[in-house]
Amino acid sequence: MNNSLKRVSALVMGFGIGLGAATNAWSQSSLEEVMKDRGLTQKDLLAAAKTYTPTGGRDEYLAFSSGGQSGQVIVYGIPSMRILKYIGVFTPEPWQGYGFDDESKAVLAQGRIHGKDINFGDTHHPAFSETKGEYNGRYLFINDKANPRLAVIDLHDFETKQIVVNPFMKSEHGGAFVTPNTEYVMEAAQYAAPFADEFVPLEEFNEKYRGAVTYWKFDDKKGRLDPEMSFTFELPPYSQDLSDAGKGPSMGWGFTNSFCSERYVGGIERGRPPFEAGCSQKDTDFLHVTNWKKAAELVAAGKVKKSKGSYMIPMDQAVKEGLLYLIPEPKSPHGVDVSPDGTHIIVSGKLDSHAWVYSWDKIQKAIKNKKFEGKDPYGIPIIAMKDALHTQVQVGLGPLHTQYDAKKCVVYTSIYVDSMVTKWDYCEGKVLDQLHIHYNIGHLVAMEGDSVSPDGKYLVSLNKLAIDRFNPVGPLHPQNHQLIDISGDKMQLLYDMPLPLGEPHYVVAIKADKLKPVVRYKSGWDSRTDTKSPYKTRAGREKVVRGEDGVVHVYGTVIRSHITPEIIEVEEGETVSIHLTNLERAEDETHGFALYSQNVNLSIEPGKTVSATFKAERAGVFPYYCTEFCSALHLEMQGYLLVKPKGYVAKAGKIQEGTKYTQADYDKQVKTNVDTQAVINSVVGFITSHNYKDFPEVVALVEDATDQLGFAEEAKKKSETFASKGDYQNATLWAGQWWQYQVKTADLGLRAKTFLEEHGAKKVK
Ligand code: CUK
Ligand code: CUA
Repeated sequence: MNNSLKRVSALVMGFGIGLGAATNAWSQSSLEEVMKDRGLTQKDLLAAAKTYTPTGGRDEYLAFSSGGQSGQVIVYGIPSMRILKYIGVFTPEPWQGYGFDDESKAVLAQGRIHGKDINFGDTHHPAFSETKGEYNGRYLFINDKANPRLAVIDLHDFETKQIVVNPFMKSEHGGAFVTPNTEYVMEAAQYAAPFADEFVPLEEFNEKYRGAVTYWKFDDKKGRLDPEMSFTFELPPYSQDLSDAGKGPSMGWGFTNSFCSERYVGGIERGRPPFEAGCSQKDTDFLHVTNWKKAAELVAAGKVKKSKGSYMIPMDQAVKEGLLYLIPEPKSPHGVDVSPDGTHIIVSGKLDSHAWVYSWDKIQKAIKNKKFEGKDPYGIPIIAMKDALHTQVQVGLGPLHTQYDAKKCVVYTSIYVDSMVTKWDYCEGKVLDQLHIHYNIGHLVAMEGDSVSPDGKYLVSLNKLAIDRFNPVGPLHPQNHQLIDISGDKMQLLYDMPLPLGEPHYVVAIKADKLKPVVRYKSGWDSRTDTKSPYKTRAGREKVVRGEDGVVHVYGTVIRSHITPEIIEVEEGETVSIHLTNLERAEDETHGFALYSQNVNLSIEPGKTVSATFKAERAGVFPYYCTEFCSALHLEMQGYLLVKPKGYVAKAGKIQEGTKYTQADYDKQVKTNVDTQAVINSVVGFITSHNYKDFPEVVALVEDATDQLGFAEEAKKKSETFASKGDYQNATLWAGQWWQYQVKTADLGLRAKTFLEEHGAKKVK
């Protein structure tokens, strides 16, 4: 029995409900005893107090983590580290029906490459949309390293809306990074490859293999990337890595680092040393500096040619127009991070123990004065290191990524080989604190760390190897996100969170109150295109239509606790398209729809319309049902798809009901209904005697309860009509339906009552 039924039956039986006092066992054990039993120290307790979130409590920040190989995004709260959602992005996700309904299949289909479905992604770097360099809470972007793609997630409903495929790259890593007003989303290539979709021998690597950085134009009004207006810089075949967009004084510029500028091509089987040896010979690689603002002006002036449906700026044009420069950077760098004020750029080399701080002021001067130390083999001007560097700081072995604190000049760098976080001052060039973490940290994230005004407070360290942190679960260990308190002078490790869903490369964290997600869609909404669905169906308008397209279209609805239609009849060989609209307005009243053996599985949130199209290849009986425990009579939320053999002729006869009802049954049901109505009246009395109108959540529940009560009234009339004709079979069944609607009304009413009690509603006269 689910909770709502328990509550209703408790009430109907006259027990009432209460929040109950704490149990005795709980109150008897003292804090000291618990500490002793569990071996906890004072420090543990302090850490617990900083993360523990009592029931009903909310988090101050929401973190959006890349789901690595899962191709998803994981949402969790900080400081509680409680996981709130997985968002299906590049990979089907059954709970959300993602990749199972026609609408979301169309989104995944945008990510096809050469017509092939790619149903996974290697997600690396999520990024929020920004306004004036501040996270605006509207969109999240994330990249797929394996198949150079970017996805757009709308944060008004936490759903993936768009996937774009890079027309030039065959591999990428440096995305997604947004410019300060989300003008563009940066995506940089990783492993160089020919832009053309054809075979090019490795012997022609230097001439025909290319790197790139794409600036995807974001159409803020539509909430979509616009491939038509996007442009790509052709770059040398150095393995470009991460990027970051300039801001403040460096606004209009982008920074992209690289490794393997040796342009080494491995080939162990040909007797050559492996990539790893050839790609780490030189002491420095190149930081690429690109001027996107000027590039956009050239595009607007019609001076850039299109290739593969998108603008492509060749290297010689970029050099001629002064859009592209190189600066030596530490060997095999990994991160490039622009300071919140846009004046400095920090790069760390995995094979160098220093973090290098570049000064934008110096870089700009060198560009202005055309002061270069030479050109690379592709003719790109190189700014001398000494003309760009502000300082170098020894931070530890294997520095990777840097995050900025709220305090000026203070940063945190992840140190991969030494497994620690180094806190240091990039203005003064000195180390402030170091904290060991477990183990081999990759990225790290500070609250609102990529914005122009980071909040500091917490840091999450995203660790590559968990080794001894958790109960063993086989050779594949969970990933480990460690929460660190950075509010004081000394960093303090607070909590370990295992994450069993792919390597989390990067996370971004936003103040929770910046997000304003909806609780329901406008009725009949296609959430993937954000338009009214052509298949939207209203209550009472459900129908089955054999369309001109030769498809059997089922226009159906779902509401507690029935699916309309409950019986669908088609003929073997027909294509069936089931469109379901959730009529609910109540918060969290999602219904599911699963159908035997057709790979059909839908999630229908309140207001949403989704479709499932499939071919009924074989004759047979196919039960379907709702997969969410949505109400007491959830198991009865069922139906049958009957696929009849070709030319089947129905035999005469009626459905034989298993049970016959008499007047006594009818009277008994009516008495139950009258009792239930009394309960409803008392709950309504409670609600209306309080200031419930001050609580929008309660107002929505009351509206929904009023709807349900309206349905109850209709069913009541039907039962009375049948009773007056002496048809107690139908009268009893309809009286039962009347009670079903009452139960739903009572359930909603009780939820509203509990909400009011828990939120300190006041009595009104
Ligand atoms: S990440 Cu992609 S390799 Cu350091 Cu940005 Cu893990
Ligand atoms: Cu709807 Cu279960």
